[in-house]
Amino acid sequence: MNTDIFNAILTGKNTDAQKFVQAALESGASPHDIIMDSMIPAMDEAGRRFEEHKFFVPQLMIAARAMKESLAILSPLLAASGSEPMGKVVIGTVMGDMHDIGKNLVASMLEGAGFKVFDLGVNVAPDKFLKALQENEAEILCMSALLTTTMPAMRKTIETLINAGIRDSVLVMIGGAPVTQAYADEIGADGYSSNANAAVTLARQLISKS
Ligand code: B12
Repeated sequence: MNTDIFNAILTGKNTDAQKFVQAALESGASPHDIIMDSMIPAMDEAGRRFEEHKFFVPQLMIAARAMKESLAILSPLLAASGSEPMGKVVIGTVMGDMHDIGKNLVASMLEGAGFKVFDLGVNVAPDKFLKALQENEAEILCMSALLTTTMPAMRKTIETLINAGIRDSVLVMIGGAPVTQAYADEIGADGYSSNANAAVTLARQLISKS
């Protein structure tokens, strides 16, 4: 772990975080390792402190901003230079939910693995997912939820695909901290994974079977 990056993100020192990320890149660290070994652990620690009432929402927000802006340096470097896309993915955080760090990571990693990604952002209504899938003829839908109260929007979106008659032509992947394989089974999603690396493996598996 790079403790400079970890501490700068954890304490929301945005400019320092970006400076340390640049320095790590210049000294030869891979973007993937910087994200996995230092940046995600910093957000995990921020979450732990929040749960223990040592951090409050403003501290979470500045940590999240440092994470996002450092990720913005690394995401383009993850992007693959391949020609034919592996498949097309529509991704977004479900309705009512504004958390996007994990979703952005999954999007970047999928792009890095050669998928063409259409990122709809946060607070995405079921109809908007449907429209984007149809317009872009995407094979995969990725939905993210970080709140237990927004998880039902995943079920609602799947129902919207069923009602529109396109459920069988779309592979649905779900994720986010409160989401589980059991929940994926319950709502009839095609797959769940607990992190961005595993999301890429899952997307590859699903597309090769389809
Ligand atoms: C940062 C953060 C925020 C930031 C979000 C900034 C942003 N731009 O995203 C801010 C401060 C804005 C925020 C707001 C709120 N938050 Co908040 N937040 C967090 C925190 C600390 C970290 C989330 C995070 O970014 N993790 C890091 C990323 C990398 O991990 P991840 O999102 O889980 O993603 C990984 C995997 O899950 C997976 N994945 C994610 N999506 C997908 C999708 C697919 C398809 C797949 C396959 C995989 C996958 O891959 C990712 C990468 O490995 C969590 C605590 C936690 N431990 O999760 C609370 C947490 C999620 N928040 C919580 C709460 C309560 C709130 C608020 C209601 C607080 C408030 N009182 O205002 C609001 C809600 C706003 C809203 N409507 O959405 C609670 C939720 C509790 C619950 N049971 O629902 C948590 C769990 C904190 C807690 N312990 O109480 N939050």
